[in-house]
Amino acid sequence: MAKPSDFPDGFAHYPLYFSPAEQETLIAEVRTATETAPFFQPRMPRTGTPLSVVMSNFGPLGWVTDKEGGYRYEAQHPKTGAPWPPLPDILTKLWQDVTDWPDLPEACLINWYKDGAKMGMHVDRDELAVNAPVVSVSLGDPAMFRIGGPQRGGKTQGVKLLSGDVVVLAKEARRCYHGISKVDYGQSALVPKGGRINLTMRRVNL
Ligand code: MD6
Ligand code: FE
Repeated sequence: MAKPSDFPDGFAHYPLYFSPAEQETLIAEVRTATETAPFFQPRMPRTGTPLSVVMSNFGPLGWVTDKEGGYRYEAQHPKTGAPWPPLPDILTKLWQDVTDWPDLPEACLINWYKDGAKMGMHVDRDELAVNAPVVSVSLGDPAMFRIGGPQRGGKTQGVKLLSGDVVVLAKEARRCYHGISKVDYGQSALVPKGGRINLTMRRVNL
């Protein structure tokens, strides 16, 4: 059994940070946003292999990836060309509550995990603000979040994330490999079409 102290410095988990009513508010915000900024299929740089999640964004910048352009931030939706919907107040308040970063996040990635989707081990490193914390919210089905060290392939630890949970990666944890190894699909009725939604807020520019 891993002790919390075994997690990298700067890792924080806030179980059930959001109440069921707040989770409904967040899902309604996602539904409204994705009416104008529909989920798109992200693809790996160079190979064009699809990721298993679909994505959208809130905020002045959105994280996108495709075969030709690779991982990057863009101010417009890749399909509609329209600006991303604004970051909801409830997420700005979360950022201000769990970080002491002086600037607000510019990007909030919306990841939708349908049946069988997962996320490979990665480090969030497409931001100029490499030292700003990253804050994420889990909604819907439970998932196993794994976090290791700064080198790919090292020992990892798992934390089960439930709907309403918040995770912060700051300091050393900001540079550690992490991913979603499994989603327990069909356990929650929160997401109307099923699955898990993860919202990840990031500061991009210094
Ligand atoms: C997910 N989360 O929970 C994937 N990244 O679906 C992440 O990749 C993540 O939860 C940076 C900080 C917190 C995270
Ligand atoms: Fe990440």
